[in-house]
Amino acid sequence: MGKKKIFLKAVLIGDGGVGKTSLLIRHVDKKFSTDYKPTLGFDISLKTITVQENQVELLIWDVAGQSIFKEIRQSYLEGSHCALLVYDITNHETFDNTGLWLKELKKYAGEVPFILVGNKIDLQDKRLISAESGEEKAKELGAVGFFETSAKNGDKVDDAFELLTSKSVQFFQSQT
Ligand code: G3D
Ligand code: MG
Repeated sequence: MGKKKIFLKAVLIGDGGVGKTSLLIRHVDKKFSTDYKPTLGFDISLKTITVQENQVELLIWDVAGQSIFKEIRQSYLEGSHCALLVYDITNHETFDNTGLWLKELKKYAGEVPFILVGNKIDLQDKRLISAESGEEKAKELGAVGFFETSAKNGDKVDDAFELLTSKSVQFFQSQT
C-alpha cells in the first residue's frame, strides 16, 4: 500500500475577536501579526501535515470580518470535514456562544470532529474562564479534544491543529 494524499476542509468558527485569524497565521506562517488587513469573504490556507504515513492537505478556511452573514455562513460551513471552535478565555460571551456555533456547524456540515480551543492564555490576569470549565464544555459539546492556546506566543497552537488533523483522518477512515 502506497502513501495516500488526503484533502480535508477545516473551518475556523467562533465569535469575532477570539483570535481565529491569529491562530491561523501562527500555525501556517509561524508568525503573529497585529496589522494584517482583513479582507472580504474567505481566506483559504493550506497546511501539509503527515499523519500515519499519509500526507494530509489541510485546507483551512477563515472568514473575514467580525460576523458572518447567514448566506455566507452556509457556503463557509458546507462540506467541512472538521472545525476548530474558538473562544476567548477573557470573554464570557464568546464561551457561552460556542454551543450556537456548534449548532451551525452541525446544520451545514453534519457530525464532524471538532476541537474546542480557549485562546489568549497569555492574558492570565484577565482570565474569566477556567481551564476546568473549558474541559467540561468540551465534553458537554462532544469535542474530540480541548486546548488552551495563545496565538500571541504560539502556545499549543500547532498541537491543536495537529490533533484536529489526526482525529479527522481517523474519523474519515473509520467511515469508509
Ligand atoms: P478573529 O479572527 O477571531 O476575529 P483576530 O480574531 O485573530 O482578528 O484577533 C482579534 C484580536 O485579538 C486582535 O487584536 C489580535 O491581535 C488579538 N489576539 C488574537 N489572539 C490573541 C492571543 O492569543 N493573545 C492576545 N493577547 N491577543 C490575541 P487587535 O488589537 O488587532 O484587534
Ligand atoms: Mg478573523
